[in-house]
Amino acid sequence: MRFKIPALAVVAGLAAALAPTLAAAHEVTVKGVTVAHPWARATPEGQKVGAAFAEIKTDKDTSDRLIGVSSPVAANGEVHSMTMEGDVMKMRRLDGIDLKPGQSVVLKPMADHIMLMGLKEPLKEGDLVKLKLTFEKAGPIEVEGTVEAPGAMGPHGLAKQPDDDSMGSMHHDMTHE
Ligand SMILES: [Cu+2]
Repeated sequence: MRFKIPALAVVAGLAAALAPTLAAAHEVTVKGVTVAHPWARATPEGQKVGAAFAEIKTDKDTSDRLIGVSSPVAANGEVHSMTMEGDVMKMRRLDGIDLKPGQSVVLKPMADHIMLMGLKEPLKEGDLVKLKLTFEKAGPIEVEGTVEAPGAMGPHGLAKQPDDDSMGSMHHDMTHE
């Protein structure tokens, strides 16, 4: 009984990973900048803000800067940092995120993330949400993220963002303390 829900989550994750059209839509590269595995958390009726996540990678000859985020489902998008001050979680708006060559920056729960402000409708689990990440050099990159359960920690039923163990993201988190 205890293993029923995790097992289902794994099956859902495999099904998503095996769907080729989904996989293609979930990783977009423009001018050496890749946005991979975008997703958002479902929101309850009436909640006006939602959180979205993705991995941003640069190839070894590309540096860039994330300067904006938007979505048709929200009035505006912001990039936030999240830090612990004592036992209080603090979110702060970031002007942008610098991307060094060959870096992986993972936007994920409890760390830097995308905040969708002024949601026009609730984000429903199982839906797709359009996200536009705008970069200084690469310009806009549009992706479709999956909407996962409200407390999800990763896309497609995974317990974390894929590739979330890179030195790049650790370094990045530390620079925003
Ligand atoms: Cu936030």
